[in-house]
Amino acid sequence: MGVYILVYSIVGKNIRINRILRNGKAVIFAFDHGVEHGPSDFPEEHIDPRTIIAKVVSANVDAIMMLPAMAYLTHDLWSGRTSIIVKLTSRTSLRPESERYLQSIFGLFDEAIALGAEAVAATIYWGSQYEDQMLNQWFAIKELADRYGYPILQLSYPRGPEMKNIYDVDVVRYGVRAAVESGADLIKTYYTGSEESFREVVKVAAGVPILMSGGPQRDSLLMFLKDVEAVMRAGGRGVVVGRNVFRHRNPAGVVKAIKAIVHDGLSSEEAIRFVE
Ligand code: FBP
Repeated sequence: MGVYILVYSIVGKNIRINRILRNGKAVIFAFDHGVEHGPSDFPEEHIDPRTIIAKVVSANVDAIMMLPAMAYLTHDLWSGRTSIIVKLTSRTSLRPESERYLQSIFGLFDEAIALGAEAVAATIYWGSQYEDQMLNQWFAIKELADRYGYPILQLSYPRGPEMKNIYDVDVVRYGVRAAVESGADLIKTYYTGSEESFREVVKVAAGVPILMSGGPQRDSLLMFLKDVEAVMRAGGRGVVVGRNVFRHRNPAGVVKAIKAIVHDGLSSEEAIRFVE
């Protein structure tokens, strides 16, 4: 490889990161659940992926993370209006339980480029018995991402048969540190339940942007917005959220409310008026 391509790719990576993180922060819609959880995750009105993609795009979401074929099926809706992060690994929940600790290759780096992606993403279940396989996948994707100037987002999810509490701050910190040391440009991880504990998570990231993974739908939207607020106060750079958006009756309003907290520094109580 010529030395210039390596130098140029640093420029490309910076440009692309800045298109996703506006002023260093981002609200990203996660939309790979059709494979990870199956269609029963979606309420009836959002069973057609085009309906929900149109709604989040109308709310000016900063980016959408999805698998290659879904990016293709919805491209006319997002193209020119928001960025996409193409996720290149996945797994179904139909697998035998113990095999659910493995993500498999679900698309090629070339497909992400062909689709006009701004970044690529892959999951590592740190602590899984399949950690080694996922690391091989990660470094194969990362080699191409680094060469061609694409940021790589790691879904850093500590998870394995022997892990008792995946939300424990020490466990999440370990996963984040491993993500940093495996060269992630952006890290998405679990919320640890409080501003104080999440601050400890941010500390071990050595400046690599940390985004909160949305997680299961909270009992109320306000509870979710409070978590987003705490994450931002702790030094997080935003969220990658799926269920708390697409399971809500007003997904566009929820995206606007999250954006108001992440980008404009509103409190959760102030931001919820975008929905009510
Ligand atoms: P959510 O906001 O719905 O949690 O989406 C984030 C996400 O990581 C998705 O990208 C993925 O499909 C899902 O959560 C994984 O969920 P689980 O933790 O059940 O494996």
